[in-house]
Amino acid sequence: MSIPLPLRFSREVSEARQTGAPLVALESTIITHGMPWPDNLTTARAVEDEVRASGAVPATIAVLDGVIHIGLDPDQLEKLAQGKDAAKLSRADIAACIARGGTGATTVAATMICANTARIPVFATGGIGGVHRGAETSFDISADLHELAQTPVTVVSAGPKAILDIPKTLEVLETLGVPVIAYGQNELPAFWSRKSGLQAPLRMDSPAEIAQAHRMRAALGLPGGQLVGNPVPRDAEIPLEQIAPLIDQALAEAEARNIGQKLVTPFLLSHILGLTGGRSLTTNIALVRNNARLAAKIAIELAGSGST
Ligand code: PSU
Ligand code: MN
Repeated sequence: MSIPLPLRFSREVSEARQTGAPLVALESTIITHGMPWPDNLTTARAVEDEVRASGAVPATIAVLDGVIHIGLDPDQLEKLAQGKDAAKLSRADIAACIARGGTGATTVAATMICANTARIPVFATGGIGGVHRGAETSFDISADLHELAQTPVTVVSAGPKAILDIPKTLEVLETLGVPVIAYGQNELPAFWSRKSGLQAPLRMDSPAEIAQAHRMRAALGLPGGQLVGNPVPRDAEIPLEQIAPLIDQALAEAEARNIGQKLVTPFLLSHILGLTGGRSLTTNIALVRNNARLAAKIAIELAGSGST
């Protein structure tokens, strides 16, 4: 027997659903575990504004007191950004959190699940989780990858986070049948850097092309989504040669401190923020905003008549 899902839409999202306006899902782990206060709040607001300015409606997703919220009002967003107790929810623990009335931020995987439930086909984030370096011994592979294989949402990112093992991440995505699309260039971007040194399996140059490929997967009956790698704007990029040694330093520190499981990615991001003197955060903010703009354009295409 199934029970009703506790689901609430913000007023802005409800209106968009009624009129058929294009919606863009946004995640909340980047707010609670990816950026420090108060930049997390100003960024979350700026990202929502980018979506609006591009002609779509933002739906920031989180679990608050046991209810999935699709779209947060300003007070809810501020409370989440300020609080320290929100869990980091993925596929494995989102149902348990809702069942016990808990509060949690959604990762890429959990946001895809909620977006799909709300029939929102496009989602903007910073960087997806993937295969961690040393995964051959730690087995640390983000649930984001398996989600992309089974949930039909197109995720706009700036590529896999450069803290990961990007070649292995690409291999797993290929095995799982996930289309990996570089936007406007041949090379897969690597989060803070426009280059990763690796060719992307697919390249697309317009939102319409990405939207049409999304529809074609549905037409084929394929279950998963698509991963778009949208390179960070040039003026905000940190070149790979510059960030690479700092990533190595942060990884060594994580190992020395025995950081594991869900704490790995938040630890590395905040440690790299310190090592770059804040520059990695400035870049992170620029790339999420850039992804929000592209996601809105894809959402507009997908909300159209269906013929591009
Ligand atoms: N993008 C960012 N910052 C983040 C994340 C994405 O710019 O903090 C989050 C996403 O929620 C993603 C998560 O799902 O990092 C990956 O965590 P893990 O490696 O533990 O699966
Ligand atoms: Mn992990």
